[in-house]
Amino acid sequence: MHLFILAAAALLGLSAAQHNPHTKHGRTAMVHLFEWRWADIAAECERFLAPSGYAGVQISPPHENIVINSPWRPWWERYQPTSYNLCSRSGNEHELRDMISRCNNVGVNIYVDAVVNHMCGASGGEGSHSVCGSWFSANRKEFPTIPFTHWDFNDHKCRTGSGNIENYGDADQVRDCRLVGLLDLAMEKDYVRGKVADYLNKLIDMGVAGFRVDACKHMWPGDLSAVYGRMHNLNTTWFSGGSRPFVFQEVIDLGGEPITSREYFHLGRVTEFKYGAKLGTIFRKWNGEKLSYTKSWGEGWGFMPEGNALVFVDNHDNQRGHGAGGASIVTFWDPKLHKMAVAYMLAHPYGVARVMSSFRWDRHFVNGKDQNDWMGPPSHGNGVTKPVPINSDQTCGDGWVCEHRWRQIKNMAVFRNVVNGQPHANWWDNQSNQVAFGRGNRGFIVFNNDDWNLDVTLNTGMPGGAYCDVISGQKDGGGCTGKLIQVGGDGRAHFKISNRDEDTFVAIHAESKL
Ligand code: QV4
Ligand code: CA
Repeated sequence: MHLFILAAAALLGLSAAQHNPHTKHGRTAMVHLFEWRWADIAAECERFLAPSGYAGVQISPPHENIVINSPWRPWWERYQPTSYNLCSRSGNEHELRDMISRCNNVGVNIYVDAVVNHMCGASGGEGSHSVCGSWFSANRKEFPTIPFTHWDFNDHKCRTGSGNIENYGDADQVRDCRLVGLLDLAMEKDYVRGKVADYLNKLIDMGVAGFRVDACKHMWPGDLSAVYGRMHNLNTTWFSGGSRPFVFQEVIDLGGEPITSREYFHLGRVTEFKYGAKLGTIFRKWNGEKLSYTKSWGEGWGFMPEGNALVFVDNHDNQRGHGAGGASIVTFWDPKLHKMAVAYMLAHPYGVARVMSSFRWDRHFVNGKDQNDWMGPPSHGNGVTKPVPINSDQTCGDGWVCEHRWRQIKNMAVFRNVVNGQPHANWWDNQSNQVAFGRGNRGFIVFNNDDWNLDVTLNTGMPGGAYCDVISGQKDGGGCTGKLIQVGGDGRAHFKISNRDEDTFVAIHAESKL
C-alpha cells in the first residue's frame, strides 16, 4: 500500500506537491501583510496570527531594491530588484531570519513574494541607490552583487520597437520583452536559472514554506519548471521530510489573451483574478449581478479547477488601480462590502484563500485615476517604514489598516478552519441578494445584500443548540457578545437581518456553540 502511494506520487511528478500550502494545526487562510517590517510580522505571528488561527503570511519582496525618490519611495520600488541581498525597507537578513523562525515556531507559514522576471527599470540609472547600498548599473545592465551582466538579459530576443511589451496578444513579446521598462532576465540561460534558484533556496533553507511568484505571465512555463525543479525541499526543522515548497503564480487571466492560467497549472497554484473581479461586481450589484447567482460559485463560474486556485477579494495592485480587475474590486475603502465579500470567500470551499492587509494612503482621484496610487507604506521623513502600533481595542494605528484583525474577518478565518473539508450544503436564496449556505454540519452563513430586511427560517444542517453569531460579536465565556441564534432539533433556525444593521450577515459554527 505504502509503495503504491509512493509510486503514484512519483507518477504525478514532484510539481503536484507544489500545490500544497503545508498549513499546520488545521489552519487554512493566509494574510498578505503588505509592506510590513519583519520585526512586526514576527510579533504579529506570536501575538495575533497563531492565536487567531491564520495559517500563513505572504510577505513583501525581501530582496534589495532600487531607491526611487520621484515619486518619493513608492511601494512599487520593491518590485525592482538590484541584488538578491536580503535587505529592504522591511528589515535586514537577521531580522528576516528571526521572523521566519518565530512564525514557524507558532505554526504560521511564511510565503515570499519572489520577483524573478526582471531587475530594476531600464531608466534606473547607475550608482549605489539601492536600499542597502549595493552598486548597480541599469544603463549597462550590471548587477555585480549577484552577479548579472548584460548577457543575462533578454533584449536580443525581444522584437518590439521600444523593447517593452507593446501587445499582450503576442505571447513572445509578453515573455521576452520588458514589462513596463523593467530589465527582463533571460531565464532560458542555465546561469540565470541557477542564480534565481540560489536565491529561492536560501529562503527555503531559512524556513519559508513557499513563494508567490511575481509576473509569471512574463516567464515561459518551461523556464519556471526548470527553476522550480532546482528548489530544495522545505526545511525539516518545521516541515516533514520531502515537502515541496508551495508555489502560487501571479498570472492575470481574465480571458481574451493568448497566455492563459492553464499553462501554469502543473507547476503550482495560480492566482484566480476572476474571483475578486466577479465577487466585487456581485456585491456592488453592477451589471445586473445578484448574490443568488453564486449558487454555483467556483468552477461553475468558469474559474480554474479548484485545486489550482489561489483566491482573494483584492490584492496590493488592484486595490489601487494597478494590474487588473478595475473598479469593481472591493477594498477596505468600502468596509461594509469588503467584510461581506471576504466572509463569502472564507465561508466558501473553493481555493486557497488570501486576506489582504493594507496601509492607508491619501487617495486623490482626477478623472477617475488615483494620483496617489504610488504612495508607500506609513513611514518617517527619512523613508524608514513605521512600526505597526496596536491600539487597546486590538486595531492598528499609524495608517496600518489591518483588515485581518477586524472582528468579522478574523472570526471568518476561524470559521474556515472549523468547516475545513466539509461540503458546501443547504443552499438557500431569495432569487435576489439574500443567500445562505452551510458547510456540512459544521457551519452556516446568511447574507442580506438587498435593500430590505431578511426574515426567514432556514435549514442549517447544524446540530440543535444555541450558537453565537461570530459577525455581530462572538462567544465569550458562557454567552454571546452579539446575536444569539437558536438552532432547533430539526436543524432549522430563524434569521433576521435588517438591511440597516452594521453588518448585514450572520455566521455560526461548531465552535461558536454555547
Ligand atoms: C515607466 C513607464 C514605461 C517605461 C519605463 C522606462 O511607464 O513605459 O518603459 O518607465 O523605464 C513602475 C512604474 C512604471 C515604470 C516602471 C519602470 O509604475 O510607470 O515604467 O516602474 O520604472 C509594480 C507596479 C508597477 C511598477 C512596478 C515596478 O504595479 O506600476 O512599475 O511594480 O516598480 C501586469 C503584469 C503583472 C503585474 C501587473 C501590475 O502581468 O505581473 O501588471 N503585477 C506584478 C506585481 C506588481 C508589480 C509587477 C508585477 C512588476 O503584482 O506589483 O508592478 O514586478 O498585469
Ligand atoms: Ca520575461
